[in-house]
Amino acid sequence: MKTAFVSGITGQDGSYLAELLLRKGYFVVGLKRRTSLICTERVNSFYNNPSFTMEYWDLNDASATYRLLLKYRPDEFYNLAAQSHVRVSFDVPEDTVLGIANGTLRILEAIRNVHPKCRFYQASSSEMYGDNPNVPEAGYDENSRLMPASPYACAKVFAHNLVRNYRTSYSLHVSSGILFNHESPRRGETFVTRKITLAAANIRLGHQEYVELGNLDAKRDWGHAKDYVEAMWLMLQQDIPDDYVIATGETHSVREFLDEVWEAADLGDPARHLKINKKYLRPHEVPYLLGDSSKARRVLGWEPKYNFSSLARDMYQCDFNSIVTQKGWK
Ligand code: NAP
Ligand code: F7E
Repeated sequence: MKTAFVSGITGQDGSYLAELLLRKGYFVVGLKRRTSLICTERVNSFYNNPSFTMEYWDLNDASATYRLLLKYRPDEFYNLAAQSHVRVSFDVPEDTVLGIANGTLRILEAIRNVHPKCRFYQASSSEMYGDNPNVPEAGYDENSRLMPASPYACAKVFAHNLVRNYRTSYSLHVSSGILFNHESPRRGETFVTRKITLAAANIRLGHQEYVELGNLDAKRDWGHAKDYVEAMWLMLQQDIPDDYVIATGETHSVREFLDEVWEAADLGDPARHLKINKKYLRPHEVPYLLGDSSKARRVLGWEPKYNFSSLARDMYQCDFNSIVTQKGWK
């Protein structure tokens, strides 16, 4: 039985990845930082699975990384932990950057020193392309120029380069997935897609009047997290470690996402329920992201199952259903 570490287990991707690995017969060790509230909502479905266990761990704690690597000697380590909110990274830059940059360095050093056979996945991000004015027509690929536009993205670039450096210097099996935005009903509630689907469900049920948003013109290549965790796993099954862009190849504005959800909710004109609030604007915006994942499709055989419309509708429907069932509304 293979053993996998998943850091960021309480996050969107950590929970979907753990479910995938458990289905594949892995023993999964979820790495969780200590929080004042238990915050295990996303892992409840498999928390009592005998092939799952949780350990306290933090990106900022090298000793815990060494101790746990020696205790379990995992076959694979998926590093998904991060302060992952781009806007928030302008408010807490040190925390964001130290966690992502030093945290990744700590894990790579620990793997190199005590368990070099462990395969490693790094959660790199399309935010690393930033506000590059020269977007290739087919979208950014693995060789496109990185021009990060936030503390979060700068730290991800550092970690991304470090992974490549450790792969070359020490022949470790370490790979980065450059994942474009991926969403789901488990997406954090302050990311724009989830904010929109939750608001639509609450407005539909008469519990909210409007939604406040920032820049509606930003464009993103949005996929479904369930599809994207498959790609993470595929990367670590390859004989040769490498970096891969994971994206749908379609880009849509925030406004288009809003329109799609409002249509699914049958709410009429979104303008009737919309307020623009400057507090959601960023000091430095990434206006346009489109990914070219042809390498992943060719080498890994990866294909997304969800498209823009099915993603938006799945998220809206789940929010609607969970509000109705949890709170007994309607
Ligand atoms: P998420 O929902 O925000 O989850 C982040 C996870 O990291 C949470 O479990 C969080 O714990 C944990 N964490 C934060 N700081 C930590 C620390 N100091 N020590 C240990 N754990 C810590 O993020 P996600 O959407 O699942 O994304 C997973 C990874 O992929 C992140 O690294 C993100 O930057 C990257 N990424 C995401 C996307 C995307 O579109 N979703 C795209 C590209 C890359 P708490 O629950 O305690 O907060
Ligand atoms: O913003 C605009 C905002 O916060 C998307 C993270 O997972 O994906 C995510 O980062 C766009 C931006 O995601 C609001 O200005 C408008 O242009 O949902 P977001 P993100 O910044 O793209 C990347 C790939 C990651 O790696 C990150 O970890 O939407 N926007 N109005 C808004 N955004 C938010 N959050 N809230 C608004 O009200």
